[in-house]
Amino acid sequence: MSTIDSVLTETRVFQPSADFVKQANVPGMAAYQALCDEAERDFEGFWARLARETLQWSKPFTRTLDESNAPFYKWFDDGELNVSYNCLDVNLANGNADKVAIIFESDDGTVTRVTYRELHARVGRFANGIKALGYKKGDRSIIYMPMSIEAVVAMQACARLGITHSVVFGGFSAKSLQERIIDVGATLVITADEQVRGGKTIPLKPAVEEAFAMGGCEAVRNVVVYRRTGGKVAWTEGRDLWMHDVEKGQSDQCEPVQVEAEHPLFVLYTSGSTGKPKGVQHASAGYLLWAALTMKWTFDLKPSDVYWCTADVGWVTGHTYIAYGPLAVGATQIVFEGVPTYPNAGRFWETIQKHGCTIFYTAPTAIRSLIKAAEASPDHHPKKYDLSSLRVIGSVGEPINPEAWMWYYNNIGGGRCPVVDTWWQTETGGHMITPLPGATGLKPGSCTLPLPGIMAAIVDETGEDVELGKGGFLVVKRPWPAMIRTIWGDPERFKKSYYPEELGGTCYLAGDGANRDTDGYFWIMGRIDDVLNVSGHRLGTMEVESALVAHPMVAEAAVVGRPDDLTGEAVVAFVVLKRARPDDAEAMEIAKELRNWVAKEIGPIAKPKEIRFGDNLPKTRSGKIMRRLLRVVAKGESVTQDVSTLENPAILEQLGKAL
Ligand code: 7RM
Repeated sequence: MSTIDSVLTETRVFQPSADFVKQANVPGMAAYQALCDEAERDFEGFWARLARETLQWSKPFTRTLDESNAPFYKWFDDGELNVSYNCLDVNLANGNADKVAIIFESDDGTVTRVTYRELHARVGRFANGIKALGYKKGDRSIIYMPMSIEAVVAMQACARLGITHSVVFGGFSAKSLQERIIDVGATLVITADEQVRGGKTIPLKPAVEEAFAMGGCEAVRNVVVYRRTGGKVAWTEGRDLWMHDVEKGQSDQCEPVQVEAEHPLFVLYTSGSTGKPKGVQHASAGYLLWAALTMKWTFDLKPSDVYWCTADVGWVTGHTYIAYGPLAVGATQIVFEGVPTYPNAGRFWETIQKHGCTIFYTAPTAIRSLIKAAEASPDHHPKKYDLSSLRVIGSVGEPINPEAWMWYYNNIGGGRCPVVDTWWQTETGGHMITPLPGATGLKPGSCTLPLPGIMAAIVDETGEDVELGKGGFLVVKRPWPAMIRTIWGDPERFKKSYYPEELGGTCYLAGDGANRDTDGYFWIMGRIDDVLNVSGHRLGTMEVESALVAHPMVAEAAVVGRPDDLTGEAVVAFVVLKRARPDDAEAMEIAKELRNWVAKEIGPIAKPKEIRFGDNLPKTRSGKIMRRLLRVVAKGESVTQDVSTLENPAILEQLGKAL
């Protein structure tokens, strides 16, 4: 594991202001420490207390943690509740009925508001509608929708009936959609006619048709379509239904189906180091508990806040910090349909100003691109907008470089708002290592300290703790309520991926390399496996390789990541064609064809930024592709390592040249 000394010697520390501390949900380091101590002293008691205080149970639990079948941990497992009841009905009962739940900011700037009462009614009607179609607890649905109130309604309605949903990001291809429909065994698909982003419409229902045409989706009985644009779509009578027709005539009261705490709330597919994306399965109670708690702890959420998370509901951030967490704590949130650069690079800042946003949560890749845009077009520089409503700003998805952190802190936060750099994963369900805005001293580029009850550590390959300052594998030594329960349909892969024998079998391996400085602060160094992080999106190198070799022209492909100023990492593909290596002019054409092919196989986010063609690939005599060397040549650096074990060292020079 490489040690990056520069970050460990970061000396700038930004302490929360006295005023912030005074009003904070976790006011000061002593309050944070008290929670950590409570979890250390009485681990189960700590979680049981929080679960009783935070959630409404239809049947109280008596068992907190069941470790008898580790690593298949169970939390609160003899308890019962309903997630949608906890997000909606609870708010009707506690005085939030007329409070705005969602401020929907559409791509063109049109605003739609729904109160908790209205959202509850919409979810009730839609849930009754799909119930009338015969869907029930234990069924699985696929949700393939744009950012919208309707997407939240669809997710909440499934939760209300105990239907396990699997949201597929609208940017994924028909092929990816088909694979997920099959893997999760969906019988219901909820989609939209089209989505609108950056002034353009992008088809969604047609991708569903395409997925069906690929075969294997015969278990799907209905496709429910939210009419977003009114664009023309193919229609199969009897199978396809408009969302508004499904709701029509239904009562807005839908009895929530109480489920066991461990009932799977959702399955969300994410990339791993090998094979197809894995279906990360989350439970109901433990997940919701953590979604609610971290809203209050990490974001210091108060009833008067206007909260905005810019993620898409197709990612875990959009699940926990849009569809569930904010509603579970009765927040008012902005749901945004568009893109950060439309109609101009000031869109985020203008939207913050327009709605008086107080808590803003986005990704480093967006920050970096907006820094560039602000410099290029001073008219839309954040200083042209009134951002004084902000009080907490957050970052998620990838490491944030100290320069981007400082820019964010000064230009968006006005030097007054704590930056919460939240480290977590699809698998963790919610935040794990993050500052608490009213407690933790901030260091630019560090996600700082684990949340109370999260036993994060850094270990070597044998599972031994490493000394501070020595890098290693990021692990979590005790289970936590929002953790992944299994990989859908593949418990063996779950064990192998996250609880390897080498680490004793009960220590969660995150897949990230990390380091700790002398203050105990965590610094995430990036993935230790073959997973890339492009603009905060997880991508398996194997996934992209499989997509490339599926093209009839391609004999072999190797994919690596290369550091990129804007996207964090960029995909670089090395390709051997079945025919002779093309000349430059031809190579451009074929590269274009292959990039579009990858977009079709996986989605536009997986398109290689660069493709280089070779007569072959650098391999050891036993036939292993030396990706380590390819990473070097992808950066345009010359190989200084010993290449004597290579079958064909000369190939490195050929692959070293960009098109
Ligand atoms: C929430 C999310 C998870 C991977 C994770 C890391 C990287 C996420 C941070 C981060 C450094 C952060 N889920 N990552 N947050 N690295 N600092 N604050 O992103 O499943 O899609 O990705 O993302 O490598 O393992 S995810």
